Amino acid sequence: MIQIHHLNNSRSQRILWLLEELSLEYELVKYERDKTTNLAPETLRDAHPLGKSPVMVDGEITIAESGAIIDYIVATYGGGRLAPADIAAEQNKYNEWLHYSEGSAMLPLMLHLYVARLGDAGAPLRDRIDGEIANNLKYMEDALQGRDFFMGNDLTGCGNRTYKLRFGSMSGYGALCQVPSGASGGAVG
Ligand SMILES: N[C@@H](CCC(=O)N[C@@H](CS)C(=O)NCC(=O)O)C(=O)O
Repeated sequence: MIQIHHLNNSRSQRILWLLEELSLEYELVKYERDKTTNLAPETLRDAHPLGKSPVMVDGEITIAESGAIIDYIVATYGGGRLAPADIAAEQNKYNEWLHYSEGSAMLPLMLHLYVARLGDAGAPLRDRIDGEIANNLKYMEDALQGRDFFMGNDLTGCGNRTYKLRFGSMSGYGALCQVPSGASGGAVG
């Protein structure tokens, strides 16, 4: 059975959503962030040397990158669900969105979180970081014009409008990303 090494309040949530969307059984191994440092416990390094979550173990296979885990689960257990409807035509776009969440989108968000801890010393960087967050929110909003999903007309492994909402709210930009009425709830982004 798939085993997920899950840290509270982390990207691991994406994998749980995915597994729930696919109605797959899985075993949850829970870890709690340190109350002071917010870091993962050292025991998470037993699952993977980086000591980060999520880590997925499926028999002999261990994967520790949320995008790669999503790819593996959709390809191995999805039976066509949550994959692009027309793989030949849409694979590149699908890959682009899947990698985007941990690539271009994540960098300004992480900078925002870390630089906020510098207080006034971080002031020279704030305009640049805010500009990049706004840039990414606009990119996602434009891509979602007239649709609720980044790919096709249904949920796929690369997510939907909720990813943008989470991105915005985590970075303190919740007001910029209203979910329109009727927008779908679940997401794997
Ligand atoms: N790029 C990795 C990032 C993994 C990662 O940084 N996870 C964070 C939680 S969101 C973590 O484990 N942080 C705990 C720590 O650094 O101690 C992925 O997408 O899985």
